Amino acid sequence: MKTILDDIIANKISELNLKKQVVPASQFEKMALFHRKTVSITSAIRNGSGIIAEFKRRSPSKPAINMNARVQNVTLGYQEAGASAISVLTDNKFFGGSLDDLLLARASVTIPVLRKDFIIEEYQILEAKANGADVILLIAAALRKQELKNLSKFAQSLGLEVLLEVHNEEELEKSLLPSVNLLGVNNRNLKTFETNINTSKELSKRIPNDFVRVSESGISSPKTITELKAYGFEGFLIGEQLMKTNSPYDDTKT
Ligand code: IGP
Repeated sequence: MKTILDDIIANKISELNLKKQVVPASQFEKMALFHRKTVSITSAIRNGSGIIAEFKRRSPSKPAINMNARVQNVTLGYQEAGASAISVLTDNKFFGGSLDDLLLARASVTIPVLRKDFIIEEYQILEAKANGADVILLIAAALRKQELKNLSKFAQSLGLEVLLEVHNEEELEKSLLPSVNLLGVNNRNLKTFETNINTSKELSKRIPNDFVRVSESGISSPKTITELKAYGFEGFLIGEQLMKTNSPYDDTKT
């Protein structure tokens, strides 16, 4: 059966083919941010709240989470409220994000910024670096082991850290690579869009200690974070719960 991920990847391939004709990969190293020294998300998580606060206007499971939020205000608010890092969706068609959002987030905060997209080629990793990212996301469900290896090594060679996302044991098995820094367990089932925190709890036993464990999606209360900490999770990726308020970085103002 075709999943939403298949549709997203098919769209990404055609987008990239067009884009590469307009902006050749050789342009990226001419951009000032390409030479910026990246900030480690591993250290930021370990020395702080562990919260990776996401800027997300909409998603395939939620057509309008917050269409009016401004990326500069929200990301600065996240930093001031104590987030360890920022995640910015840059996919446009399915999430309403853009590279401009990444650039604006970079300009607003000093904490590490994760480029959240569907990365399938080195081109996108160069682009991430040139637009201010410190970390990239790779998705095990979308890539073969050899691709995971090559792309994560490439990111590492540029000084970027890699968050590799898995949803089940089979994906986890091909993801235990030395060039990966953080292992993210996505609690969302991409076929049904349902989230279940038990996914993180169950997979945690199989994640070796040399990876930073990150739990992603469906986290909506401090209690869940406390529970996940008992399973060795250090990072908590939160989007919707924060974005759905009028002031995503401060629930008390809504
Ligand atoms: C955030 P939530 O349920 O807090 O909004 O989830 C994040 O985990 C989710 O946006 C996400 C995602 C992804 C988005 C996890 N993996 C891959 C795009 C691509």
